[in-house]
Amino acid sequence: MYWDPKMECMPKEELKKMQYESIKKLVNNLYEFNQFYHDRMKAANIHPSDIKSLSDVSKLPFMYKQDLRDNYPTKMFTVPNEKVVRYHVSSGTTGKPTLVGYTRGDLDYWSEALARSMTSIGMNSSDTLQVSYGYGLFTGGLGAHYGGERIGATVLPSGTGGTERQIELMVDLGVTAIACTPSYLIHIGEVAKKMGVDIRRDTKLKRALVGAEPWTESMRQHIEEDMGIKAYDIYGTSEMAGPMFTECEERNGIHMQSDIVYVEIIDPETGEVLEPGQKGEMVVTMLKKEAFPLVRYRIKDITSIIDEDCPCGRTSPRIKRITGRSDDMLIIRGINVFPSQVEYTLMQIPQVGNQYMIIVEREGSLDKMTVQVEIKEESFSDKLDDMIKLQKYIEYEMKKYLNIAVNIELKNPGELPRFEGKAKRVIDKRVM
Ligand code: DLL
Repeated sequence: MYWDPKMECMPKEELKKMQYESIKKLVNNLYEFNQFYHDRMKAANIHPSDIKSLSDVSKLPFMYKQDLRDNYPTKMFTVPNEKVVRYHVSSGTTGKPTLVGYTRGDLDYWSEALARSMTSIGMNSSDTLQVSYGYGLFTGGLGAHYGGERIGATVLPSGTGGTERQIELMVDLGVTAIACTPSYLIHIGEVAKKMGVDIRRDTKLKRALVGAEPWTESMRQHIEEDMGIKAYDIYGTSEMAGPMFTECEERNGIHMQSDIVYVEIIDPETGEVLEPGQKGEMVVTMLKKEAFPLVRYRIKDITSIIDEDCPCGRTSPRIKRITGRSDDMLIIRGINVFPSQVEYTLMQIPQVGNQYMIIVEREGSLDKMTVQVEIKEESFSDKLDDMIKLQKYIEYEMKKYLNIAVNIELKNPGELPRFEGKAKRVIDKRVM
């Protein structure tokens, strides 16, 4: 089943032509009316008239996350405030978040993208969709919510947490599809077992829309065998809008809908565009964005393009499962955490010295982050109570800032390792 068969199955040549036309118009507009893009293109010695074919897009300069930070909050927006109807915020590396703005049109194509994606995995208006991504500044909850409503499904906006209650509702309301992170889905499975609920026997759950953090084929198998459901990979980033693109029922790559995004894969070192099949860093140009355009934006996710036709009949290019990032972002329980955010937070606390170590591990199915922190000599106390108070205070600040629970282990001055070259402050035991 297709949601928008004309667009989803448009012949490839036509799609490419349409992409070229969209990019040409976009670049002309930005050069003409947007200072940032105008300056960026001038500095790269590129004029919109140089873009004579789709492959000429590679002549355009890259855009980086840092550009969004430098222009925080709204300097990159290309519409007046009256046209902006929504903000989402994603956390940033230096303490400065990234703000994404949406016009009505942006919300519309975002929902449309999700409606196509959900239809492509076999969902329809008879589904009851439990959205267990976080609602709020994170794009996961509201994104999946509006996609579900667009196809006419009944949406249960349960958000994250309160797992037992979520399971009760899943049973009582006959939930057929769930959208959440892979680690949360596994956790839900474990809690259900403890409650004596057998997902296969006691619920109507058939599908899961799983993403927002890297996950593997073996995790998919584990989930599917355990719960008797099908788990589909869903991808997107807040800068692009939020969750948007999924696998189809073939489950061999994520369809990157061609009227919405133009995808390039580059060598992260040289910036050179790679061939389909070659693994590299994804670069996106968004074709429909109104409030907050993105041209050749370096997402940093590592993947490759699958060049073969998909048996489902959809003609958009697919990307392989994201295997990681070309930078150092950690994803803890579906929330992005950069080591530099941890450092930033620690450095606001006067008692903390300048040595710390981040340890990430998986306990059961949940990620656990521990930060070992050296305390300044003068702040150290023999009184256990004082130390516990300080530890709790740092944990509180971390939670406030990073939005996740972090365990703090206080260390004596001089206790943590020193480095002669580059410091290694992150031990990610999940990938060891
Ligand atoms: O995570 C949007 C989203 C919400 C996607 C719900 C899917 C489901 P951000 O918080 O900006 O947006 O984080 C985006 O998360 O660059 C990837 O590194 C990672 N990511 C997202 N989906 C996947 C996935 C949302 N399916 C960053 N596989 C991206 C691997 C993923 N990594």
